[in-house]
Amino acid sequence: MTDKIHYRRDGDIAVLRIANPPVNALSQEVRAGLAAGMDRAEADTGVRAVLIVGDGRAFIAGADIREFGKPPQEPHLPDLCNRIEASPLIVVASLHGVSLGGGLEVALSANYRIAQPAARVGLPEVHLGLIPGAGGTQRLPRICGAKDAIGVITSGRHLGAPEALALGIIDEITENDPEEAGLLWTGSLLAEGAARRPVSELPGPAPLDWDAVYDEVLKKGRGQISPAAAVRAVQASSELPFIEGLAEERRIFNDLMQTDQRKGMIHAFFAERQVSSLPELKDVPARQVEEIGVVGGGTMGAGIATAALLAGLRVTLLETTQETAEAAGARIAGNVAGALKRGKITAEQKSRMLSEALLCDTRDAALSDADLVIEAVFEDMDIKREVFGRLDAVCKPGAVLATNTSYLDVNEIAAATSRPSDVIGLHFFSPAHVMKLLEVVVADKTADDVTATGFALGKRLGKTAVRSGVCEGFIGNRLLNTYRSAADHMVLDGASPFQIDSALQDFGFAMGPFAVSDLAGLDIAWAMRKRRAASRDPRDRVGRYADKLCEAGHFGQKTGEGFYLYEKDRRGGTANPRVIDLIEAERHDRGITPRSFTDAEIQRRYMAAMVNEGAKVLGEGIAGRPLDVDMVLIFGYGFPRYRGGPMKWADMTGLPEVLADIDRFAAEDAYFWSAAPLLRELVAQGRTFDDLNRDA
Ligand code: 3H9
Repeated sequence: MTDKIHYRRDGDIAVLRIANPPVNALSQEVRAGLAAGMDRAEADTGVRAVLIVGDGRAFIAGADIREFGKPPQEPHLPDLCNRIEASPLIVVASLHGVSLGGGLEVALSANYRIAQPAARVGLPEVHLGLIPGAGGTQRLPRICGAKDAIGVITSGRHLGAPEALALGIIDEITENDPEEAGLLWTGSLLAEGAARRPVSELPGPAPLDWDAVYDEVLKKGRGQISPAAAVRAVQASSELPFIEGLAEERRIFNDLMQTDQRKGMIHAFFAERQVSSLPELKDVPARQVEEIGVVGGGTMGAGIATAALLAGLRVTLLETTQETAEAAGARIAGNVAGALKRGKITAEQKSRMLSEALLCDTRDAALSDADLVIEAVFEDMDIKREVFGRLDAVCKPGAVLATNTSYLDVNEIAAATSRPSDVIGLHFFSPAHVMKLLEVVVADKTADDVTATGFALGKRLGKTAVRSGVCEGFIGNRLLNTYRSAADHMVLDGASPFQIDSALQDFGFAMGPFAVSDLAGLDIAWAMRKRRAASRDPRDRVGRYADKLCEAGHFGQKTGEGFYLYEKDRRGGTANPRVIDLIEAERHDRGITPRSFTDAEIQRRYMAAMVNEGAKVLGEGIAGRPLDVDMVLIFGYGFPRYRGGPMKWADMTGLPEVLADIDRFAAEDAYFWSAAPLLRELVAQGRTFDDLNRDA
């Protein structure tokens, strides 16, 4: 026994209580303790049943992810599960909180399972680039059939107790303390003379059209392999005896354990939890925030107001006229109605939010009680400075004044007030009530407790908040500008936007950059290109073909034409032939002889540009840690999570290889492809971005 497992007798029932905070992960000590607990119960005269319960907030959250990648230590989890199942005693698991991955697999090795009403179960291993590896792919299909098991395993989703009951994963839902309820239930099983019921002895599930299911899951995974691999493991449960199926599951699990996808996803798992905890803010209390002001009720302002309402905050939205205030109110009401439709809130919550928690007003004085105000007006420095001057005049002392600018200098905005230490950037992504990323932009004079307030607000709104310093575009848009330019250069040199989009979707991006431009509206980047034209370095190559599209009134999806042609009520667009004509004309004017690009080269150049800019942002201290850059790209820019983020991708590709690519590209365009000093330094020292994460 270890001190992670507490053993006690209650009549003829032995209770094994797992105490491994915070979530009872199945570390070596826990596994050893459970095995020893089973031995002891079986040797304990008079014991007829074993009840397994978890201490604290969960039954078991799964294998201990921190042990992955290290040499495995006995007892291995699959052996422990088999050992539990093989016991001559009746084994019952009483579930509360979450029972995930190996946690559910332990429960499936018991003969009977009960759960509290709020308990959730799931096999989320695919989110770590793995499949269940302790019998989950063999036992679950024997309980609920192959189709439902594949649905549960390939989505990795959490199931509530009622759904788990309907699928036969649990036998009963009970209120009460898990141990008390478990003892009662186990006692009644013993009284009834209930038999042992090992899941492995149930027949395997009926077959499906395995290849068709495999192809469908593979396509849905956009390059992620573990969900499709899980289909093969479930197939084994149908075609092979249990023990052989288990061996097949083990083989697939071990293969996946070696992949970059597993490493990328586990990096993302821990980075997501680390990104918002900044050592320098550890002992800094956030300011109290209950009432939020939002200035500007366009798409962004209304989205921010919606996010705040959904998080239970009071919101005062400031607009310029009665008419625009009403339009903002209608936009917010539409967003909140969407949340109701998606089951995020109840009808009662919706009406309370709109009637009691929201005020749309036109008087600055309406913001005088706000604890934090977020400005979301037109992206223009003069207008922003004017708004901040007014906020300074009307907001109460101690109120946090935030700008949602996506490019402008937050120091300059702060200087429009008499309290720059209260000013911060809170950069939301559209639609702000849906997108998970929040860049917390810390200006030179921002007070620490204002930064802490930005992070606390992010947490309350359910966002992944990342710290950024001040520079044009902060972390995300600065990287975007660079890799978007790399795509533009490839178009000028011979690739088509459609090939680039398709190659990057194959890499795993949710959308290619040209389809993204169409979605965002081509007019935005056009306006920026015009603004920057006067100050642009003559060595900076910028295509003009997109300007030509805009000059003809084509702004992407909203006008039905951009890089793609869009039809009403049809998802996605078709390649626009006019674009090719414009590009060919421009190459001709510039005297460029087009060359062909392979998809692999497109991916390498795009990634090299992203990583290089990421390294510059890090070297300048705009981003504190490589994992901050990774989280910005994953949560705000559709970067495939299974690759861990661009900096993790670079580590796994090899920094010397990435630097060699950049130096090779620099022979064509030394201005654009100047290697980041930090990247050169790391290569010279034989270090990685992960080393920097560890140092931080
Ligand atoms: C598996 O089981 C494989 C098997 O099939 C086969 C094996 C052979 N291990 O998220 P939180 C830590 S794969 C280690 O902030 P929440 C987490 O890092 C596993 N640590 O809280 C954090 O630490 P810190 C399948 C873990 O309430 C703290 O616990 N299971 C693990 O928002 C609190 O976590 C999963 O994939 C773990 N398994 O959410 C479940 N889980 O305080 C992964 C958590 O130092 N976990 N920690 O930052 C989750 O989904 C969420 O953490 C959970 C709690 C829902 C449990």
